[in-house]
Amino acid sequence: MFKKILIANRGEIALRIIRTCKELNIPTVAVYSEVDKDSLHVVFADEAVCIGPAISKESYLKIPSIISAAQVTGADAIHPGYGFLAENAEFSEICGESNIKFIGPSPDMIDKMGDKAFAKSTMKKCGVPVVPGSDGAVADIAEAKKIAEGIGYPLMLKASAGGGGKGMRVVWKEEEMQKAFQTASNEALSAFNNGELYLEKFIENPHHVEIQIVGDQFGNVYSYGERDCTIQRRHQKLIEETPSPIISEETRRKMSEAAILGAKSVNYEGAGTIEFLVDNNQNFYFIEMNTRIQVEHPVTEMVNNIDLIKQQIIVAAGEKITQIPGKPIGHCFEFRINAEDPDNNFRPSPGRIDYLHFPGGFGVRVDSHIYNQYKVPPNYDSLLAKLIIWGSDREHAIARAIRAFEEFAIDGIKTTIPFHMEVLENEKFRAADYDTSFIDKYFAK
Ligand code: MV4
Repeated sequence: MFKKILIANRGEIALRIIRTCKELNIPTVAVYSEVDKDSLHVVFADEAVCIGPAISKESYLKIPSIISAAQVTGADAIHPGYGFLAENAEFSEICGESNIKFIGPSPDMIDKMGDKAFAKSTMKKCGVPVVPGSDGAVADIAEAKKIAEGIGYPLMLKASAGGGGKGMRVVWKEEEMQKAFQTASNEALSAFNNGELYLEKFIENPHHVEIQIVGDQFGNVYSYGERDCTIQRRHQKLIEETPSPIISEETRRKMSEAAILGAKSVNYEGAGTIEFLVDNNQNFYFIEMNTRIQVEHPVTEMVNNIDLIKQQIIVAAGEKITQIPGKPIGHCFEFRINAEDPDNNFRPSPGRIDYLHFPGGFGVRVDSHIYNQYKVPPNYDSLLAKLIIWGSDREHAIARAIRAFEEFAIDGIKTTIPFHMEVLENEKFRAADYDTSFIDKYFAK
């Protein structure tokens, strides 16, 4: 097992990783930027190293500073969390060359899955259902129009290097293709330095349902079931739940089998997520694979009674997966509490917290790095806390979530708490009658 783990991240996920390391008796090293010197990950880790100024490029994204911090403290492994360097193939490679175990996939796997067009054709080849579309990238507008004739409109242009919605366009008819292709390609070029696009049939009002898998060096791959992440705003997830309220037992089994098949065919090791779109006829289609631990991993942990960070560490150390999935129990939601004003277009709301109270009691978990008088810096993503609610069924979890939000108080800055309380009273949400347009439909302000 590792002697010491450096956590190349900040905020709630840094704390989350430190907690598991402590339970495994593995000493930890935090890294922090100047603006994060009073952060809890710095307090809770055994050691902490300042790696630069507030701006991410010069601290949390600065590979030489992080490698040096690992070397001077004698850390033999690095956990990247999510975001920052988690899916950076170069970082994974440099860790390897420096004799530091990267707790995540090989550089080659990151590259393969980071190219969405390539990942899709890889999955298609091994029998995982994918959205009908171009096989790989399309060369130009003429080719796009030709392929589109075969698939039929409406369809979607997506960036090969994309993910999260950038460089994505719906094309309703052929006349729109030229403009859509140019804007999507330019957007992709400036965002990812790669203007390559691929084509997909447009799935109307889908659910985003993803399968959590973990693989080890011995060829074992297990599925820990799905998360429904359909409640998003501008490709930012706000609420996730498991089990998905819209898939049948049969679809659930088929999706897990497809995810395991896909992961096994690429010899996947570590924690990963296979993302699918599900249409209103229970058809499911692979769209992307994420090679990191995800923000919403706790809902999977709660219903399976497992620790996914622990499995990541065990697998990275070359051991067998210890927590094999059984039958999940109950229902779990995650609500993302962001420093954003839901009454003003979710505008960021950094600043000092001048009163704080976290909810508690049975079935309530709060993953958060904030404390009373903490100053939320404007430099990073706005996630303050995740409220994770377990209930014996969906209705019970909703009742528990409402009572937890009644206990929850964050003063001094605006947060997404009022938004969540409104969603929990929404009849359509309570009836699980929602799709990707839910927030725009009911919460356009
Ligand atoms: C799609 C789609 C419809 N058809 N692909 C992919 C990335 C994710 N952030 C949004 N994505 C979508 N891909 C095809 N072929 C619709 C979406 C989509 C979406 C999907 C799930 C949940 C919310 C969404 C909001 C907007 C668009």
